[in-house]
Amino acid sequence: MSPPNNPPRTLGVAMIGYAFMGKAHSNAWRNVASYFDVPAFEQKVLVGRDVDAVSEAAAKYGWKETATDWRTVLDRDDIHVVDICAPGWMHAEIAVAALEAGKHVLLEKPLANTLAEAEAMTAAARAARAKGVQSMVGFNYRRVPALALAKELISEGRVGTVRHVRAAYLQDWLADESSPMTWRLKKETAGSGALGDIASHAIDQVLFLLGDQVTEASGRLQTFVNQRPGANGLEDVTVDDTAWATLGLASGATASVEASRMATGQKNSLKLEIYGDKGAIVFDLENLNELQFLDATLPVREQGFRRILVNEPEHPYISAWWPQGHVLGWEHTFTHEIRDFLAAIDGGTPPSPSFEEGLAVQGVLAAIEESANAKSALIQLTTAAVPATTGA
Ligand code: SOE
Repeated sequence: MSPPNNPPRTLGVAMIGYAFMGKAHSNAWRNVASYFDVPAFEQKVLVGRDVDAVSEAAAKYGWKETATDWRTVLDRDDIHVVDICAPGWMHAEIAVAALEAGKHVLLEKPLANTLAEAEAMTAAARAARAKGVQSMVGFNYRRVPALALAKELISEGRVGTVRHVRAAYLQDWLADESSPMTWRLKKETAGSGALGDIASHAIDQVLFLLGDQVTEASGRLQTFVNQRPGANGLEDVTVDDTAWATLGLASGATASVEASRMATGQKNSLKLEIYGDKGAIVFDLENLNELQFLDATLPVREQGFRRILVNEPEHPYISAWWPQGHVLGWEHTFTHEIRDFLAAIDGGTPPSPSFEEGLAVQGVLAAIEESANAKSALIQLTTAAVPATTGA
């Protein structure tokens, strides 16, 4: 590994995993240099356990070599960056080993499957950072231009003091109870269900947009389908299908968070609503080029949510792409994420979200799960609240 004060001429990149996130990240690695000024890099090695499948993926996604053991890439001096797109249960071991080997690490969200893992990973990231090795968590929705603009507007005080936030991330790919078992449905491989998979995005957005901290949480977790067809018959689902939480924030604001992968008809809808004393912002990922903004300082007769099409050169990231009005897609967020990660490496500046920010999200996930398991605030309604006599 070249010492940080003598960076390599070309960054060698290895990616671990080639499923959905591996495909999305590969697309970003392949096109980032065509649209942004980034340090020279090479897509060197794609790592996966199935030699035939990883070879096919490498050819499709533009990786020069393949490996079936992630440890082999950590020993190579021509590998400087490791992009971890492996399932959650592999995050901690690979990230800590890569950081200790002096590799810059980009890691898919959430940081870890448990709080203990997240704490160990953050300690490793802190130690590596002291040697000029950078690390970043892939909460890619921070790189949606409309949400980057929302953060700018909130930071400028355009909605005033934020009082409450509503965040709901709704999908329906598990609504059909015959949908097969996957690693995402087992606690030992995923850590949690909708909570860690998609509520983590919503929680990260609350923290990112408000620049705030969560001080308290209450939660409810629910599993609707307890068994799903696996390789050897029905297998137990051991994580949540849906998660609800209310969060108290250090600023005094509150947030409600909802996540479901069984919200029939909702495909990939991360809805965010931010309500302040001077205005409000509403966003829906299924309409990611638009921001609804209300300026409550205008005369009431003129007030109303107005649509901002976030596609002008003045908007975050947009000047690198097309002329105004030529809208972007979900996949562009990964190109923006990798552009910012490479810029951080090149500049020797820690990128965001850091592992510390990932740990903050993990702490909220753990608090929600603890609250849900304790059921301490759950009040059983013993009598149905209906009148004693309904009368004919
Ligand atoms: C869940 O299906 C998922 O793939 C998440 O894991 C991703 O983080 C999200 O961006 C899309 O949905």
